[in-house]
Formats: sequence, C-alpha cells, structure tokens
Amino acid sequence: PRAIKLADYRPPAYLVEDVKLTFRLDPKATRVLSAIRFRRNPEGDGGPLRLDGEGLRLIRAAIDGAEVTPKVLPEELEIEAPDDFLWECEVEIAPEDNTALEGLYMSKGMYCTQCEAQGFRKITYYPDRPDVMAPFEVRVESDLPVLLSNGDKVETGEGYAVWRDPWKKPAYLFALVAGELIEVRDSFTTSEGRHVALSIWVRKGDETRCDYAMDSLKRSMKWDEEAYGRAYDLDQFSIVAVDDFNMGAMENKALNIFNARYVLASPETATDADYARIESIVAHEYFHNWTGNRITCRDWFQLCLKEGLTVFRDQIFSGDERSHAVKRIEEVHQLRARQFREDAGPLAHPVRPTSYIEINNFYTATVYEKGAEIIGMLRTLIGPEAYRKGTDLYFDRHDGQACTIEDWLQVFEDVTGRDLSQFALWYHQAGTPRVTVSHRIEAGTLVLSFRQEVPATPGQPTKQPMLIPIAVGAIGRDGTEVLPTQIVELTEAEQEAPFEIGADDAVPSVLRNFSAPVILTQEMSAEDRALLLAHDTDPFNKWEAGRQLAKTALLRMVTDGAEPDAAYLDALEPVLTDDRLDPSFRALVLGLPSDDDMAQTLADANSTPDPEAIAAARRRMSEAMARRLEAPLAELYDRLRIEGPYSPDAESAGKRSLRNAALSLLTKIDGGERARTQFAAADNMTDEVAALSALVRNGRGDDEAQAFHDRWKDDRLVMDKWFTLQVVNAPGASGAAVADRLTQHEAFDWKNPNRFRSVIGALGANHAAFHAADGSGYRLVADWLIRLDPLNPQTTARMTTMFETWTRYDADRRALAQEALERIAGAEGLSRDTSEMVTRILG
Ligand code: B3K
Ligand code: ZN
Repeated sequence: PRAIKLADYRPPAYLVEDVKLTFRLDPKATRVLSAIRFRRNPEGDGGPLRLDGEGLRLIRAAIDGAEVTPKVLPEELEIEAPDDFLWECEVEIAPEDNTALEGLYMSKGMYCTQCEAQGFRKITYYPDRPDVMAPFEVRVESDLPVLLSNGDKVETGEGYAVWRDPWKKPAYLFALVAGELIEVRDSFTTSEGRHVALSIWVRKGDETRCDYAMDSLKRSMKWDEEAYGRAYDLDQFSIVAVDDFNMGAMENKALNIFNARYVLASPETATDADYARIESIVAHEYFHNWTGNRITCRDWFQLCLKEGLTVFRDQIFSGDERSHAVKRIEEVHQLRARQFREDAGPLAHPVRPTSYIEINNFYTATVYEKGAEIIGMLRTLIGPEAYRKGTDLYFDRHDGQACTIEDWLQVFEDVTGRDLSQFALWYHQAGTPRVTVSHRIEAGTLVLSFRQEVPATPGQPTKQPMLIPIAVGAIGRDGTEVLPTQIVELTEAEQEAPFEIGADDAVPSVLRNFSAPVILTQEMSAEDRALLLAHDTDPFNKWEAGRQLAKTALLRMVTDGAEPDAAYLDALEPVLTDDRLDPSFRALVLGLPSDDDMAQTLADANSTPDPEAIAAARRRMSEAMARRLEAPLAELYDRLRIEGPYSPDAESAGKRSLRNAALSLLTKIDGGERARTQFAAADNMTDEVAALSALVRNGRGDDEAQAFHDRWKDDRLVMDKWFTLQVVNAPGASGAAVADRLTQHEAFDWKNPNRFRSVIGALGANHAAFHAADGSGYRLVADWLIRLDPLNPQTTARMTTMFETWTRYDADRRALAQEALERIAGAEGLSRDTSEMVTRILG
C-alpha cells in the first residue's frame, strides 16, 4: 500500500454545494441514494470527477439527469464531468455484515455510523476528505421507531424522518442512527438565547443511567460560552450510546455517538473514574462543535489542530470542575505512560506527521496528548489574555474553513507580534526532549544551567533546539519559598538563568506544573527531594518529588537488591497525615511508578529491564509501605468512610480514592479482612471494585470474583470490569494463563471491542504477565490479534501497540516478541491497518 504524504496535498478538483441523501435501511441490502451538487474548484488542477468509494455495489449513476457509466475501481470511481452539475447515484451496502464498525453498521439491532476518518466512502461515493464541506439533508426510511441524523429534524411521518444540517461539514462528521431507542430529554438555553433540546438515546433499561452524562453536557455548554465565547448553534443536540464501538466517542455534528461505557453511569455500576471519564469525554465531543466541526482540518495530517486543542479544552474544563492540581498530575501520569512510551519507541512520530499509510493509525497519544501539551505551552508563553485574543481571532477568521497548523499559529503571531517559528518545532520534531538542569548559588543569586537535547527518532536523525517554557521556583532550607514561580524560556542547546533569591542555600523546584512535556534530569539528594515533598508550593512538583524518591528507591531494589528505602517511607508519613491536603492528592502520592514506567526508566539508563524483578520490587515496596504506615493508613481507612448515599462529586471521590489506596496497602498485611468486609458491604462500584482488586492482587479473591460474576452477569459494562480486573491484577506471570482461561468464558464475546479489550488489552496493563519469560503473553495476544484482524482491522491495529516496547528487553524475550510480531505480519490477508503497525514496530 502507498504512503500518503503531506507534501502531496492538492486542493480538491470539485467542491460540493449541497448534499441530499436517502437511506432505505435494511440489514443486508440498504439502499443509499445521493443527490450532490458539484462545482469545479477554481483552485483545483482540473481533471475528471473522482469519488472515493469502498465496498459499494453501484446500482446507477446520473449526471444532470442522464445515466452515466463511470469507471469503477476498488477504492474510487472516475468520470469526466462538467464544471457545475448534479450527481445522482444509488448504491447498496450491507450494514449487518460490517464487522469493521466503520461506515454504516449494526450493533444489537440498531443502525449506527462511524465515519471519521474515512468511513463515509463505505456509505456512498463522495470526495471523502475534510476540505470538502457542504450542508447535508438526510432522509431515513425504516420501520424502526427512532430515526436520527445530523442537524435539526425538519419533517417526519410514517416510516421516515428528514434531517437538515445547515452548517457546512466534511463527510467524516456525517451520522445516522436508527433503532428502538429510549430518549432521555433535557434542555439548555444558550447565552445567545437559543433554546436547545438535549437528548440522550439509549437502549431500554439504560435510561436510568444518563443523568451524569446529561449534567456534564450542560456544564460543558456553559463552560464553552464562558471560557471561549462559543455557544451552541442548532436547536437539537443528541448523544447516542452504542455497545459496539471501536473507540471512545465521535463528535458528529449535533449527533454525537458514544461507546456506551462513556455515557452510562449509576453509583452501583460505575466507578468514580468512570464518572470522571464520562464528564471529560462528553465535554471533549461537545467542544469539538467549534474546534473540529465549525473549523475543521484541511487534511488528516492536521489532525492535532482539532484533537490537541480539544483535549486541552477538556482538560482545563475538568480542572475547573474538579481540581487543577490533581488533574494535572493525572494528565502527566497518563502522558508519560502512553505518549513518552510512544515517543521513545519505533512508533514515534511528530505531532503533525508528514506521511501515513492508514490514517486511523495516527489517532495516537502523540497527536492527542502531546498536541494538548503544545497548546498548554503556548498559553504559558503568551499568557491567558493573549491566548484568548488568539482563539477569538481564530474563530472569527476561520469559521467554516478547513485549516492547518500554520493557520492556528498565525493568529497568535498576529495578536502578540511574536515569531513562533521555533515554537512550531513542537509540531514537527518527534521524540521527548531531555532537559538536564544543575544549579549553583552565588551571593544570593541562584543560577540554573540548562542543557536540552532531542533524541533521534525514526526518520529524524538530527534535531534542532526547541523553545521550551520551564517554570521554576525555589524553596529555602526552612521550607519557605524563596523564589515564586517564574518562566524560563529555553531556546538554546545550553543556557543559564540567574535569579535573585537573597539566600545562600535553597532547593530549586524545576518544571513546576510540568510546564513542558520533557524528561528532566536533575541531580538531587534524597534529602532535598524530601524537602520539596514536604514544602513545595507547587502541587505537581510536591508530588513529583515523592515520585522521584520512589523511583530511585525502586531502581536500587531492582539493580542492587537494596531494601526499601526507609527515608522514603518516613517522608511519606507527614504528607499522608496532613489533613490540609486534598485526599485525592494524598492518594496520588501513595501510588508507586508503574512497572512499565520502571522498565522505561531502566531502558533509558541503558540497562535491560527484568519484568519479574520489577514486579517483585514493587510488591516488596508496597508491603514495606503497609508495614511502616500501618497505623495512619488504618486510621484513615476508618475515618474516611462516607456515611449516606453515594455522590460522584470530586470531594467524595477524593476521599474514596485515599481510603481505597489505604485499603490496597493494608490488604498486603491484614490477610484480606478489610477488603472482604468492604466487598460484602459496598453500595457503590468504586468500593466494590477496589476491594475485589485488592483481594485478587494478593491471590485471595476467588470467592469474591465468583460472587461478583453472579451478581453482575447480566450487566455488560460491569462484566467488562470483571474480566479486566482479573487480568490486570493477576499476580506474577500468571496473567497470561488467567487471560487465556477468560477467553474461554461464555461471556467472552470477542467481536465486541469493549469485551476484547477487557481481556486481551488488559494483559498489556499487566507488565509482568504480558512480558512473561516463556512468551505466553506475546503468543496469546498474537493469536487473538490474528483472529480479530479480518473482522475489525482498526481495533486490531491499535492493540498491536502492546508490543511497541519489545526492543527494551533481553534477547530471549526479544526473540519471542519478534516471533509473535512476525506471525502477525505473515497472517494471510492482513489488513492495511495492522500491516502498517507491525511493520513499523518491527522497525
Ligand atoms: N474524533 C474521534 C476519533 C475518531 C477516530 C477514528 N479512528 C473522537 C474524538 O477524538 O473526539
Ligand atoms: Zn477528539
């Protein structure tokens, strides 16, 4: 398959004025009739009409009413056409046979669509590219009671409904839903006085689980008006929950379609983490209405234009609704676990890539999360007021257009007069920059010396220095802040920054709030780290200080067989018992770096990680924490019990997270007594799952796992948790055997992406199990990916990233991983999606 290159971008030969579609729905033979008005693009380079189309049976086609016979190729159709004409076409498709879940497909009797990035071409012939935008009118014909498409409903009658979306949009935002759905209704009045009907559409029985998503939607609508001056622009907004879905959710204009797990929540069935994710995904998809839909991407290389920005928007929204400090720590945690990992391996690519084979493979942590970090750095550099002026200008200047990263940066250059060309390297250079800092204090002046280096990545052997905003401060020996937060702008490979602190001794606090997505190296004594853990005013760096202490201690345990570091354990107690600190922050301080994080840290230091040794060290460290902190943990566990009904608010969730972090440690030394009691008495899923996970982790959860199964066997979303927690928490290398056994369970419906991920994907989250020395983890995953690929290439390709770190490990493991990857690569008829991924991973 051919690589698509950014450099080859050409404007479309034809533009679309208007689209009319009619769907005659049938599981095996849906007819799609299109009437599309085309006009030659003056900026195009001429040539015939070329329309994308895949897996379509062409019934008839006409130009200006006269039948035509276009040249039909496997992925497109071609015909000579006039400059301005009406294209009419009828095709047949079979939604029931669509197991790839892209285009029009069926999920439990309901019709739904997923068109981003290139699914519309599986529905009808069309210029399926984001820079072709048009208003759509859609008529849906079916006996099913609920018939939905984008925009506002303009007509309805026996067996049909007509929807009109007046806003120009690219085809990837098209959506259609039909089925027996229950509507949960609410409304919102915009700042512009528009009354908007809000609906969440779900399967019968799920209508009691929509309150939180609806509430999140209304809060998002209000927030976007206040934070960005953006109001909703139609009379109807709908969210539909679908069981079979390749990813999280999709921002189709006025008709967002969601993976059911990111909509449905009740205290008994959803955890605090589920509630938080629902809030942020509902917000994310809603925010796309302006950043993605009203202003879209010129081509798919510009994906970060909508995704990085929209992730940044949902992050700030969640921070405003909850706690910025806790949210930031969680974001960085996730960034390091997913994006730094990607950026350090064979799949590293720039935030704006320049080449791809299958675009679905570029919906990555780099595009999304590093893309969001870039927006955050931009705001740090120019300040919040200039940032808001810039986004106002962006919406004014580009509404209704398909744009590029250059357009985005230009508005900020225009409002600030600043040259952002060095900053733009963040979009073009892959790899996580390394920043090394050292310091000296001379006559009351703190001098920070920085060095930066961007590592080579596939296709980019050499790099230029970047513009990196580093937030710094300093804490005096007595614990008071001697330097409040300042921003240093690194622009050179080496650079010094002096600060008057009026003291002769202080500990610098560098990269506060994680002001840039870099790997920071700073020689620091355990004593100085403990000082920051106790006294830093920056919550991120306070947490980070504890994190670095834990990492150093764990590394010594893994490499030198050291005992758990008593100084680290001592330093935890005052934080744990400081009731002025947010409980959710304290819970984060108790968390240890993950096995995968430790493996990457070892690899970065040119040492070969041993997964079993890492897991054993973490286990020993947790046990030591439990013993050293038993009294305060037990006290907190008793005191933080919440009386009264469950509420998902951030404060209650914070208490539960600290209490359950305490439970997890205490279960190491109390024989599982507290966890068993909590499991039996739990009235909410957060406490139930926490108790069961703690038991399973310690090999004591068999009876409870069975009880959980019997209680929840009819609830698909809760059963996903049941599968996952057994795999993720399986002790030692037993995880692969556990996963293998679970794939034989009658409820393992492997064609459902959520269920597939709940077992096979979960194995990737159990480091010691996936990297088991006998290769059983690699083999199991490869077997299942080979099986899924012919049905669902997108989900398969995405899950190959479990292997992206394979070169970190010893020669035996590398040989086993390579064998598994080569087996996937050699599978007959392997999809373009999976083939691109394994080729890149094999390197
Ligand atoms: N834009 C969609 C992702 C589509 C993925 C296509 N493979 C969801 C989101 O980012 O909001
Ligand atoms: Zn998005």
